[in-house]
Amino acid sequence: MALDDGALEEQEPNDDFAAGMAVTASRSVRIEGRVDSPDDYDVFTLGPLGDNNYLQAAIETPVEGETCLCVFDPYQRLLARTCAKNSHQPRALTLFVPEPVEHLFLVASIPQAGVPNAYAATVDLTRNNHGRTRRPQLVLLSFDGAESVTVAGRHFSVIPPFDAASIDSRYAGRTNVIVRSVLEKVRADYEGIDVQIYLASDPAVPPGPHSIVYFGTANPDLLGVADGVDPFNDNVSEAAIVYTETFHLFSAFEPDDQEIAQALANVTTHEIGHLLGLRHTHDPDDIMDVTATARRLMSDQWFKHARLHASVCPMGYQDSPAMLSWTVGGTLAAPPSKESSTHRHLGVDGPDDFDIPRAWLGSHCSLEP
Ligand SMILES: [Ca+2]
Ligand SMILES: [Ca+2]
Ligand SMILES: [Ca+2]
Ligand SMILES: [Zn+2]
Repeated sequence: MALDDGALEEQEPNDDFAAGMAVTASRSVRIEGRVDSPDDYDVFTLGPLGDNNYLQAAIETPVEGETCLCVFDPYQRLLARTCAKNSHQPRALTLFVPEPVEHLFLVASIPQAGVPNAYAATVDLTRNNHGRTRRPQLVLLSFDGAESVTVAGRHFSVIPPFDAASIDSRYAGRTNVIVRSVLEKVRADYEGIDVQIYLASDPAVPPGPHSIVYFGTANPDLLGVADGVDPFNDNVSEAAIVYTETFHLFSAFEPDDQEIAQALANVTTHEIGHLLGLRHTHDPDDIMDVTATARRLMSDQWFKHARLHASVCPMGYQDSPAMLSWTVGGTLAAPPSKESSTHRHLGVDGPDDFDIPRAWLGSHCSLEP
């Protein structure tokens, strides 16, 4: 029923992976459909695909509104995503298929608060003779202050040197201890893959391009923000900021040095995750989660196979360990056991616990390619 270089009309029901509508494309196919509500997902199964295929897909919306296109592997793991918003301009994604697959899933959906929307998606396949290369990453953690820097489109004339007492006076004199602890915890999160984490002040910082995470200032709406979601780490020179003073909100729990360092480290690793192409999930144990309560954020999180957050795609998973391996190279070390994590007296979900608004772990969706 698919026509190369022709248009294919979606047919309901096609609302889950098992009910995906079959699409075959030896080179190119155009799919037209409509998402009628946040509960209408349009699933297409595309394939088979050989190795060394480049898949390029694009989605466009003819009217006001937003439609997203997610590409999943046969195990329902997200490989790529793009969204078209308020525009006739198609938004594209590119995906290298490293090994032959029986099929891929394409899912068209609208974000949670979206409006019904028609869309057209095009898929192009091209053979490519050079494999995609891994993109290792050097990341510097800057606790030393900075002048005139731009992160995620926001300009900072001055970021003062980090002083832990700016979070809460209880940390006066504990700055170095907390900085060392953040460094160790972030390094542990990335252990085994080709992401090197250094303090910017470390004389042993290797030469070469790097991304940088600044620590300082406050933002009423954010714990941290990254330049954007950078699929497969296309850009190795980006920035993020952790708004350390916003962490005063944890003071209600009287966290000790290690607990506040853990919250800072979780957010740091999360923002670096965006710079390496990862998106939001719905699993409080996962670093890329955006549903953990404040208490949970003060104990260890790690990269894991996790359910996607509905704002990314209403179904499927993100396999962060696999995506990081494919992106930068190496194999992530085994996650910590629950017993060895830093849970102490805090517990989780106590009566005075509170939710961290999703936006507080923001990436700039509008900057996504
Ligand atoms: Ca539909
Ligand atoms: Ca549907
Ligand atoms: Ca990057
Ligand atoms: Zn985020």
